[in-house]
Amino acid sequence: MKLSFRWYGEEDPVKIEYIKQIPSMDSIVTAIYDVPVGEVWSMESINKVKETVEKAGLNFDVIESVPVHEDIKLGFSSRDKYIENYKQNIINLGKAGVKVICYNFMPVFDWTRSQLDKKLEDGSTALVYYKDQINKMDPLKGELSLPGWDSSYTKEDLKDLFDKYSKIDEEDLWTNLEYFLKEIIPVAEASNVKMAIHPDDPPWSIFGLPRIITTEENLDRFLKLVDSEYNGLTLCTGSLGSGSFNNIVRMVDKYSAQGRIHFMHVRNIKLLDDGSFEESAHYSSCGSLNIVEIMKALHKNKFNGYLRPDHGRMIWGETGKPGYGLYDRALGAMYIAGIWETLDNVNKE
Ligand code: DNO
Repeated sequence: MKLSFRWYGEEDPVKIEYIKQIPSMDSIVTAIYDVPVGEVWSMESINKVKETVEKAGLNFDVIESVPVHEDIKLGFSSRDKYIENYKQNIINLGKAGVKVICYNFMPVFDWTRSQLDKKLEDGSTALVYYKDQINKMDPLKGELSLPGWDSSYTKEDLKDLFDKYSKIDEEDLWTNLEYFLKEIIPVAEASNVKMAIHPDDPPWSIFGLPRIITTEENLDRFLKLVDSEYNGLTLCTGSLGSGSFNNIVRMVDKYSAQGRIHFMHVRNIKLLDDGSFEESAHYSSCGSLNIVEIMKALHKNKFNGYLRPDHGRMIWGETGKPGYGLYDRALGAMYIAGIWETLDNVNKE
């Protein structure tokens, strides 16, 4: 297991030197943030980030994310041009030594929460998804202020996108995903870059938009679309785990045994009775997921991919990007590394 940490580049309030100070930290997970979705990342900009990461003593092995243009998800004829650009990005990143690319296939919105600063009992704040809050939201009325919801969308753009998606259903989305994978996976194989799709967060349809990377059954289907090791998963425990229908330990065990998990996002959530959830500290008893069992499954299968502590709460007065502060993610990293070290030692005895 290679421990990694997401870093948003020079603009990130979390300094890269601080990340290096976390014991056993191996890699930075980052992206090129100033190129519009669908365009090619230049070798120059890739190499610049690589240099910064390596200068800090960390590896530049994982990209999160190379975003997929909506025309590809919608299956428009313009997709071919964007797919060619996507392939070029895989080639360029492969040249720079990148080993894993994380991406997602969620229409319009990436991860979605109803509130970013919910005060928990201990005074920390966390990201939450309360169904009653979501039900009151109407993205077409312009109530968009959550991260992951591209703030560059105007109300008109959104209306237009919603109109386009109203004409396609889940099966169409599967067809468009398959088309995309059949094009890009051979390039990933040739470039020795493993593709790792991120599950939909939360794993159900929101605002009437189709979502398909949601359940074990669908992940099985996804992996069969192109049966190559290079067509793999980012297994995000918190995303899949927010559906009580998903058995995360079983999924981690199954897909790591198959060698199809290239990147793990580990975080915990507290499931509430009505299907809502709150993000919690990584520590197992703070949430509904058993992180020790998850790590045991990975360890048993000799997981050799990348793992990052996912969202943390905001603690100790830290401010900054919700979910992506230094302190709670660093606590999460050490908790995870501690479990791993223990498993290594116990297995030696
Ligand atoms: C949220 C992240 C996601 C993830 C993308 C991958 O914090 O896990 O935004 O980066 O879905 O494409």
